[in-house]
Amino acid sequence: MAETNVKKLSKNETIKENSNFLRGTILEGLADVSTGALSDDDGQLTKFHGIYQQDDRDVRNERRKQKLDKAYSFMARVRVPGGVCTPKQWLEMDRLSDQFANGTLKLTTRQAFQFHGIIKSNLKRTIAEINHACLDTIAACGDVNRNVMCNPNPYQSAVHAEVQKLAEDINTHLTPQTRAYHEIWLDGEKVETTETEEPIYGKTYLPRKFKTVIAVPPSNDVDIFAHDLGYIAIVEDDKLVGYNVTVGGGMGMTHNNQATYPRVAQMLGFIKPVDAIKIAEAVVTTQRDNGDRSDRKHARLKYTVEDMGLDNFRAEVAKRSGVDIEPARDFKFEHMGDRYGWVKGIDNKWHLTLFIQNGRVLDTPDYAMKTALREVAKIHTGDFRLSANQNLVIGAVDDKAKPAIEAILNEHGLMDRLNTSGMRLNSMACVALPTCGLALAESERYLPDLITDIEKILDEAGLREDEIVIRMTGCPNGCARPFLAEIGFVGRSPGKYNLYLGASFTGERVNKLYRDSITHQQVIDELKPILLRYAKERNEGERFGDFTIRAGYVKAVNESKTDFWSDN
Ligand code: SRM
Ligand code: SF4
Repeated sequence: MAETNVKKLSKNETIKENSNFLRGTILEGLADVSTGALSDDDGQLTKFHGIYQQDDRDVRNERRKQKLDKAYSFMARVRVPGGVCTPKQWLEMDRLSDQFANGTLKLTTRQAFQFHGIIKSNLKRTIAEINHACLDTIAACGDVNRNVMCNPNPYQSAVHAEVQKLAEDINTHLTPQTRAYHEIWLDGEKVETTETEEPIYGKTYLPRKFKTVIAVPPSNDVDIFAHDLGYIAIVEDDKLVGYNVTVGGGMGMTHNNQATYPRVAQMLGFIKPVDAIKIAEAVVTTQRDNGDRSDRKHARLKYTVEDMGLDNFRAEVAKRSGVDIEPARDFKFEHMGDRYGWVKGIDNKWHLTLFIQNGRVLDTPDYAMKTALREVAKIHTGDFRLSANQNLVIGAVDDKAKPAIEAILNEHGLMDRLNTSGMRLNSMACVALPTCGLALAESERYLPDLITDIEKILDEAGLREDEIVIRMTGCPNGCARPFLAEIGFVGRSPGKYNLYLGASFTGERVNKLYRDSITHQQVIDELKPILLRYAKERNEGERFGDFTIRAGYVKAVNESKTDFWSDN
């Protein structure tokens, strides 16, 4: 680590250092009416406040030709720890999306809401109104611990309450303490800043983003191994006895840069529930002090764990936390993704998981999904739970209330949407174009049509009901966790995608490149023979990802670092 300390710090480190605990000149920038944008440095700082500056890429070229400025607007990401919110909060998010954003609500792959298309003059009011709804955007992005994810787990209600509480507690414990957010967005009183303003993070926060997640086996619906820090609930005799802690997962990589790679998290060991927060803080500070601050492509915890070695990392976390980390206990994941439809919990309440394609809640002429969910929220007395797969659970419904909710959903076609292929129900796409500045290709606007064409093959093969996990992102940052999909697509350039195969159905193994930079028709031509063969030759219960390895299409990635890039 000493070596990394003498390297030149990345530009973001200087921006953070000079920002006066994330204030920068954001207030001045918001007041400047001569432009719809903020300065570049402030654009980096607003991320810590959950806000990204973007521009409409659909009109970028045209505006450039007309010598016009980019069509700037902002995306705001609302933290929802464990994805749980009230019907009243849902109604507020719905209203704000119409009043200040582009009329749609995006349910993200990390159980948050996103608003797109907020113009600068509306930004402050939007953030303030989100806070009035008792939600916030602080630390939804930036080099800090983000929204803590938790299995929405509708059926094991007692355990869910405990793990949900841990998600909220970690969220609170690791939220930045700076008053900047309140001063800028909520007109809070200005206070003298001191070094102790950030007791955990310090002046320069973390080297990179940091993500925490909790899973309750047998469901790995949160993709626990894709995150920096994970807690796998160990339940014995229906009681939560502790957690297996995982560290060093992450998806992002850069095409053709073998120093970068997606990585599944490794097992740190078992801890008691009472030690969970101490461990979170120790992992965060170990990353704070050892992560690479010179190269942002090498700054995530996954590289720190890789560079220190798991044993050294564990020893350091044990020393800092004072926790006795025991050997990991047995557990078994059976699937990733969500289980759809109604299920009754042990609390005797009903929970309904709905399919929200790619998490985009909107009304179209033939499908009034947003209206339907608004009508449900008006009468619902339970909760809404955002899943880690961009879907929605209408939680804690009484026997008596169930028929009215189901009638609304039936009337607007939401229940019908569950009658689609197993592949579509297991699909996810990131936002990509037109708002994401990093997209190399379409994703959310394209995957549904691609699946429609693949469904013709599924019908021919008799695989329509089979659950096959398929995911797409517009670039290799991996926002829809495509490297954990049995069929993964990653944008290369407009209309061209890398095709990855061979991940496991339980989220414990990443996939491997099968074809580089192929078009829509080539995707269909490549997948057809494999799917037809799978239908005929699979072993009893064999999953598609496992089959593609057994049949020799790709090799298994056992050790994500080296095997992902090599021909192992
Ligand atoms: Fe992401 C950056 C969208 C989950 C890895 N991600 C972005 C930005 C903010 C683009 C940017 O930096 O300018 C995207 C905004 C697009 C837009 O217009 O909304 C963006 N990421 C998303 C969301 C909305 C995708 C979605 O369709 O749901 C997800 C929001 C989650 C949330 O609520 O916080 C989202 N991003 C993820 C995930 C999945 C996860 O965490 O489970 C990953 C992979 C896991 C990981 O972190 O390793 C992910 N996003 C990235 C990266 C690559 C990080 C890396 O280590 O290399 C970037 C780029 C970066 O950080 O430099 C990125
Ligand atoms: Fe944008 Fe790439 Fe993330 Fe998709 S994966 S939202 S294209 S950064």
